[in-house]
Amino acid sequence: MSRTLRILVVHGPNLNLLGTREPEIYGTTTLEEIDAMLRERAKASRAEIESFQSNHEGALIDRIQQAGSRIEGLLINPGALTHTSVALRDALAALAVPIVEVHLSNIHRREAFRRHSYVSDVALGVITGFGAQSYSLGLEALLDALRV
Ligand code: CA2
Repeated sequence: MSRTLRILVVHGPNLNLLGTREPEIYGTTTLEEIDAMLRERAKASRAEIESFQSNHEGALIDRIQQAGSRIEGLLINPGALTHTSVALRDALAALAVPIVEVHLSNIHRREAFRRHSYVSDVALGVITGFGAQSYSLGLEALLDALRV
């Protein structure tokens, strides 16, 4: 029997505000609803989701380092740190598991500064612009990469 796969879901700064402000950009689904939806989907593939959100770069890096070899895959929306953080990128690059980067909004349809991601080239792939569904699609891609 195959063992349970552990997937860490990381949400970056301000994503705790989801569903409360700027619905025209980020939609009306809350972070709790997204996490619940991911947990449900994971269950069907005998995978287990642990979610972590922080507004602090160092806390996100600490959580990723702690996960180390205890996870099989990582799904991350780095928020604005996508465009600024070499430190977050280095923490991700040090992980030996597949990473999928997701964004609610289409970062290529917005301000020019959002077009560059420090994370994309250490990720398996990127899903951007499908609202809360970006997370589901990202999890689907991650599970597929893990072949479950
Ligand atoms: O589209 C995405 O998922 C982003 O990662 C969201 C970041 C933004 O800086 C990236 O360029 C794209 C911002 C997250 C802010 O989330 C909020 C949610 C609700 C209300 C206010 C902010």
